[in-house]
Amino acid sequence: MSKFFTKAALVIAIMAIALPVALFASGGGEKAGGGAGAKYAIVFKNTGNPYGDKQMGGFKAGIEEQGFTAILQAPAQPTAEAQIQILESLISQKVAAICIVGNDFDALQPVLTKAKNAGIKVFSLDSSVNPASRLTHVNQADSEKIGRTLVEAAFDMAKGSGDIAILSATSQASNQNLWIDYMKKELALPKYASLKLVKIAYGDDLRDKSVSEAEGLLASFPNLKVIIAPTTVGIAAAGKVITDKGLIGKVLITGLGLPSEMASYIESGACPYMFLWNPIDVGYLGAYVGVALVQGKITGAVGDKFKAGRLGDYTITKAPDGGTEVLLGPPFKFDAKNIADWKTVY
Ligand code: RAM
Repeated sequence: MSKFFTKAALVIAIMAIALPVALFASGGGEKAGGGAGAKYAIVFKNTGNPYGDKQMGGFKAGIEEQGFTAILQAPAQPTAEAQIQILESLISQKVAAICIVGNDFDALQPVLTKAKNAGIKVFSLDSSVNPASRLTHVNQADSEKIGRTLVEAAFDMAKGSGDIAILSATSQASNQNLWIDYMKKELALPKYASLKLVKIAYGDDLRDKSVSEAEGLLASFPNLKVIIAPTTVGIAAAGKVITDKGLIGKVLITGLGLPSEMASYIESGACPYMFLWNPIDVGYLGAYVGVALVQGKITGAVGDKFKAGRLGDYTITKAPDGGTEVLLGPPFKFDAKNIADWKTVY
């Protein structure tokens, strides 16, 4: 987001433009349908992210095997403004459901409210939007566990003391921000008194920016021991920088990475271990949540149950933000012992 606008100003500006349109649409607009030709859309954060491609691929497979049409979209830049344009167009196309991977927790609320008023079932996946903007959220794994586990990994790799840094996605990404909040809570425990978080850098899930932010961390903090990157783009960028600079073993990396992109860094020792879930399954689960919402099998309320194709049975639970969510399952740890088995899977 532009440095010249505060988040509050952005929300007000968007509401000023979108609210009258939303009221007009709800006053007589045709409702989106869920019949045989129904279209289900997923909007990822930005293009050029292999993780996002796999997640959208899983969504497409899940929608098509239920007999519907999937629309996969992502803006070039990971901003709320760019997603708003795509969302406006999906509302005009009268899609049955929108699965949003939010670039901002609050800023999409006016346009998502407009979608809801047009009869579209709106839910988030991977990176949540606020509870008022969604019926439920498809969460890849327990957010608290992800944050706390990554700090435990950094503690282990730093042998209990020294400087650590976080290389995140955008400063507005709600999934990364929630994980970072839990990292800070974990770091506040007495056990971590000798571990110092020196900086949180933002590579915006753009490869070049993530590389330059990783280089910046190494230049500014020569005693850095561990970089935690809770983003697949960031951790791969950190792996490349550590390798190119000959720092394998001196600065260790951990976080959330795609096995296909991280295998060489795990095999070289640059990344002793990292975590992730199956992004294809996250998207596939989202496809089943979307169809269940449109067909009225669930409303997104706590206790709602549904079957997600080959993944089996799921129940909607309460989310930490006060809304509801569906949890895919526990994250998986990748290390030198198992990476060869996974690098061709995702
Ligand atoms: C990046 C994206 C995505 C996140 C993964 C771990 O690819 O930010 O939203 O879930 O990392």
